[in-house]
Amino acid sequence: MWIGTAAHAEVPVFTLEIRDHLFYPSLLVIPAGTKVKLIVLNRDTTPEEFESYELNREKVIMGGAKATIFIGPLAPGDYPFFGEFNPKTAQGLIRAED
Ligand SMILES: [Cu+2]
Repeated sequence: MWIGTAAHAEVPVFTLEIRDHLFYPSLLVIPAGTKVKLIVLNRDTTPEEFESYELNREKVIMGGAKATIFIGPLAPGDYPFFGEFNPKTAQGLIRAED
C-alpha cells in the first residue's frame, strides 16, 4: 500500500438521477483533465439507457437500479448525453471545465 500517492488518489464522484424520464441535473459540470466516476441512479420503474456519442458510452440501467460509468479525462467542452429509451425528454450535458 502506498497510501497518499497519486496512484491512490480518489476519483471525484458525481451523481445523476433519472426521474420521470428526465436527468437531474441536466447540466453536470466536472473538472477537465480528470477521470471522473459517474453514478447514475434510475428512480423510475422502467429501464433507461444512458447514451453519449461524444463520451463513447452507453449503459442500460434497470428501473430502481444504479450504474457506475467512468468518464474522462476530458478536454474542456460540452458532451451531450441522452436516455435512449426516452430521447425526447431525457437530455443532458456534461461540461468539462478547467
Ligand atoms: Cu444505445
